[in-house]
Amino acid sequence: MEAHIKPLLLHAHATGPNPIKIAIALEALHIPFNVKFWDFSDDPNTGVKGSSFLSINENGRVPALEDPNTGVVSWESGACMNYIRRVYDLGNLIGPPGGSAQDLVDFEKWEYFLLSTLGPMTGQVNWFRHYHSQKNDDALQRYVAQTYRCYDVLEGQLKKSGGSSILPSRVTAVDYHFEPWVRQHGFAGLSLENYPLITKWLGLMGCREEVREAYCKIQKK
Ligand SMILES: N[C@@H](CCC(=O)N[C@@H](CS)C(=O)NCC(=O)O)C(=O)O
Repeated sequence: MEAHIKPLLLHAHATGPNPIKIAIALEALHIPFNVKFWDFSDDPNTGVKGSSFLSINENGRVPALEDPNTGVVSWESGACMNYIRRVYDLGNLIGPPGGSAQDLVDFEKWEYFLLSTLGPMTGQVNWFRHYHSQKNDDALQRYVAQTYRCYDVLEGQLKKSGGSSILPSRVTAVDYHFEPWVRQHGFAGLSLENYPLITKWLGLMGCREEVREAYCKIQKK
């Protein structure tokens, strides 16, 4: 199928976790894509807050995804992921494993939990640990506690598969959403010591071909 598909263009940053999810999904579906790297500045040509990038995503954040096959431009990793699934995952390799109303909700609730909670809480830990101009230990501890609370929830869910996948029956795009955020726990100064199933799941994810290929592409600046 990929022979007929023109490469998509994934707008990314060398270390930010959100674009990697999309690269993993594209690799899983064997969709050809190129990567354009941006920095976090407001430089008009190179930065996500500069005029070139803002004409693609007015929110000034990566990922954004351009598809020359359809002319569709998407941004927000959830929207990019679901666009890819609707257009390119016709065999349902990475979507909800079952078709019941409960199956669809189960997929979406874990996807939204990452997008609205685990990802942003970890992002705030990173902010207050590494980037905020003043030390603010209250804020840091609040976001650390919230991220560990998310880890508790995830650890509980992983019991259903023995640590193989977040939805019990197989790896899906939900795992792709979580993988880069959990992988960066060390940068956030968080430990997986109390989370044996998250540790196991992360190890298994790291061995998957689509994950390895995605990291090669995103880190190959
Ligand atoms: N909710 C967005 C978040 C995107 C996001 O925060 N991306 C980061 C990189 S992982 C970014 O572009 N940061 C630039 C900035 O904070 O200025 C999504 O899921 O795509």
